[in-house]
Amino acid sequence: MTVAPSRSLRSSAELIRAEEPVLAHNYHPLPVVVARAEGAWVEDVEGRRYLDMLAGYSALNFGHRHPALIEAAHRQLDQLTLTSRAFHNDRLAGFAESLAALTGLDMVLPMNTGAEAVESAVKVARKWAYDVKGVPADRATIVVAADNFHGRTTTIVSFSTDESARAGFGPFTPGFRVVPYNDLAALETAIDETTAAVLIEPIQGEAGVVIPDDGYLRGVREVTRRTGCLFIADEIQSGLGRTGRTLAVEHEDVVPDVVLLGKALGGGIVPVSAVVARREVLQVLRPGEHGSTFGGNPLAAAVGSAVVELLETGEFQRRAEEAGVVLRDGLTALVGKGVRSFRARGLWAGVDIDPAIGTGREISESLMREGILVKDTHGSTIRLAPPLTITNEDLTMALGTLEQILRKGA
Ligand code: IF1
Repeated sequence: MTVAPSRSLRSSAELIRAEEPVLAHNYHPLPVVVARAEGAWVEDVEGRRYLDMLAGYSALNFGHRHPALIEAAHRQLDQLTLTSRAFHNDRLAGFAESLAALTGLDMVLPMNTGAEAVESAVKVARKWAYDVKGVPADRATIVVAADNFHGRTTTIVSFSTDESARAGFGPFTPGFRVVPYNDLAALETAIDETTAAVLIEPIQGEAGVVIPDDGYLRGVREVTRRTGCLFIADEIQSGLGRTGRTLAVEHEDVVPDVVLLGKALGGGIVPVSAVVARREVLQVLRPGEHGSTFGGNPLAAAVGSAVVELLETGEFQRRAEEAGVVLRDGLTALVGKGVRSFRARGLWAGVDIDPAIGTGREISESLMREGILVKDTHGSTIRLAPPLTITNEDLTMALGTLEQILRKGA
């Protein structure tokens, strides 16, 4: 017997009003209140349906409530949810083994959010610099790219170049050098004997799905290897099938020293992130030097293992590649008809709309009124990142709706 979904007692409008006095205003959400979801579709409180072309910023690569992931979560909920790492649990070894194998690396540090994985990687890279590379204490530097997005903690915004992410949150953490993205000469110049690591997104998500020139990632790999510092790839948004590969770095056949994962690793169900690295890097951590209450908990490990199992088939990576052709062809047809330019890889695109038609926010609101949910990034750029389970007909319908809106004006 299926239990009737519990219906909200308040309307969408009432719920939006109710948030105002009691919820911090750190977002400006579209005026839609989601109550149920399945696959690529969500439903608001009143039962209106929307095609989700954001997928939780790539946390919902497998769609809303993928049956295999929900089943893994239900099974674990009925058995064990948390022990802390003060004790072992029967799920973590399997998760770490399968995740290391999936990425081609040796060791896993399980955390919860993407920012925690990034923060953990900063700490581990610094400790590796002192213990292995011989950098003098407290002198380690990490090279990052301009227009990066790696999370919202004070250390991470310390190396952000986005004033809206930094203003008012100082003082900032020292030890970071910012170079232009996609510029190998600038990168090499910034590296010296104090450099612990280079931390970059293989494709810059929040910057608007910025794809570097072919050869850039190979160049980062070559420069970091030659100069004896770590290549840390933040695949929290670009990884786990989104670009048509397990990891975006695979498009250039590059294996970093450290890979950061999050978002879709939790299947859109629980926060799961991880630092996956060569043994030489992660073995610098000794008991008591790092940790977190929920990192590696049995529920996260059970869901994470089910996610890895989905990715081991290669089915989602192939699907992103195939559907990506539909996406790219559809966007190409819109260039000059309201789309100024776009960048796309797999089922991920940053689309620059002609500002004369409207801002990214205005386009997002027009699409919402037509039953399509997207999110603007900056200015008039919108990001398209549907669940990898989206059908070709739904994807084609979404592109057709965008075409109509561009033709009519936002
Ligand atoms: C929000 C976008 C923003 C990330 C990469 C680490 C993290 C993220 C490459 C931190 C998180 C999220 C944060 C979320 C919206 C989304 C995002 F880039 F995806 F669009 F904000 F810029 N590395 N990105 O993309 O992971 O701690 O959030 O789990 O802040 O609203 P997190």
